[in-house]
Amino acid sequence: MRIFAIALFASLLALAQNPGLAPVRGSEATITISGAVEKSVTISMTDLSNMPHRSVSIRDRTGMVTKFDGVPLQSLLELAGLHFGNGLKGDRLAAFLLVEAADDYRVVIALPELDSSMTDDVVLLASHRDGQPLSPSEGPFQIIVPQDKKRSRWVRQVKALRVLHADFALEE
Ligand SMILES: Nc1nc2c(c(=O)[nH]1)N[C@H]1C(S)=C(S)[C@@H](COP(=O)(O)O)O[C@H]1N2
Ligand SMILES: [Mo]
Repeated sequence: MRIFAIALFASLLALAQNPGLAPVRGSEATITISGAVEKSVTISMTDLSNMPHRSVSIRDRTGMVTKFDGVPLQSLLELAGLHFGNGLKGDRLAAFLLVEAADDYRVVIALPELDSSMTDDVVLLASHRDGQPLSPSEGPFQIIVPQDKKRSRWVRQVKALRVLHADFALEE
């Protein structure tokens, strides 16, 4: 019984490779990655769909399970030349990610929170919910932070990811 419960819990939280997803209409949607990166990049929905996907199943307070599919933020930032793993050290640890939404909502995520060599938690840029494209009010892209107990960093309608360095923030 206990093992069953653990297995059920594990499967609910399982991060899995992703099967076929419904195509997203208006697939010209893009997000930009810029700031303290090697090269700024613009990622289209098509680019995103060609990257390795992960899925995460979230159970809400009522017991309802929702499955989000997307690409880990780590993979996206690596496209812009950001270093993780052994490369995330020294002065690079004073950099952070600012996520910006269409309604100007902004949140900060620290780079180690995204680093698979630091944590087994995965932060996703999701494009699909239960196999369907996100609704216009959520998407086309939404940040999913499964491990956060509150959803304040689940930024909807993400437009841009900006890497900033504390040195800029401290300048006056
Ligand atoms: N773009 C955007 N995303 C956002 C917010 C926002 O104001 N704008 N609010 C956040 C907060 S504070 C919460 S609690 C959740 C609420 O998500 P829900 O409306 O889907 O419950 O969205 C988060 N994502
Ligand atoms: Mo909130």
